[in-house]
Amino acid sequence: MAFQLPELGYAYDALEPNIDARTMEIHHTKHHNGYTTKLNAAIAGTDLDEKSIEDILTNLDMSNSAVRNNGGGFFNHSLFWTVMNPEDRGYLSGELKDAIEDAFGSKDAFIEAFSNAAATQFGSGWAWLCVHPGGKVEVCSTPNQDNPLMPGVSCTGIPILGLDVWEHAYYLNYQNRRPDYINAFFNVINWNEVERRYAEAK
Ligand code: MN3
Repeated sequence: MAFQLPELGYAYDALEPNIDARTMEIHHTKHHNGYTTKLNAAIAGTDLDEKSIEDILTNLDMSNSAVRNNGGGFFNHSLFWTVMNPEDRGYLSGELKDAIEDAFGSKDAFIEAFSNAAATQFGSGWAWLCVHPGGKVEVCSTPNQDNPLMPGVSCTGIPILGLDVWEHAYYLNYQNRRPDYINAFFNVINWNEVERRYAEAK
């Protein structure tokens, strides 16, 4: 069964001025759509065809570069759109706030750690907030379209917040100013969704 490109759930211009409409449209209709189409081509007729994306990535043969790159790209962007929202974003609270304060000391220290992971990921990749069994959280980054679900990746756990730091995610508006894009991301995080994912994952 083929994977479908998910809808954003908001308009392309809804995250302006933090993320511009043109970037969002190209990112969704070209990049994410491309990963989705290529993932479907890569799994068609194989034993991966009936599996969930989480199952595919968790049990991935990392030498299968078509599924690694496009399955990762499909999953990562599907998560990314949901952890941003123009409105009804909520705020860091509840059990997730407690877990973040346990791990980092404060919300500000978490923001610094996450921003640092995003800024120092060399070349293309993602920054993540992951949850371990029991609820402990961790920040890390991965190259390309890898993610913490994949075997042998440097960080483990279930990703509940991700930031795309590929240049295609910010270059039109921010050019080489990745740190400005990272700062802007914190203005649009959908904490309600991150908390929902935390409760589900822990
Ligand atoms: Mn991207």
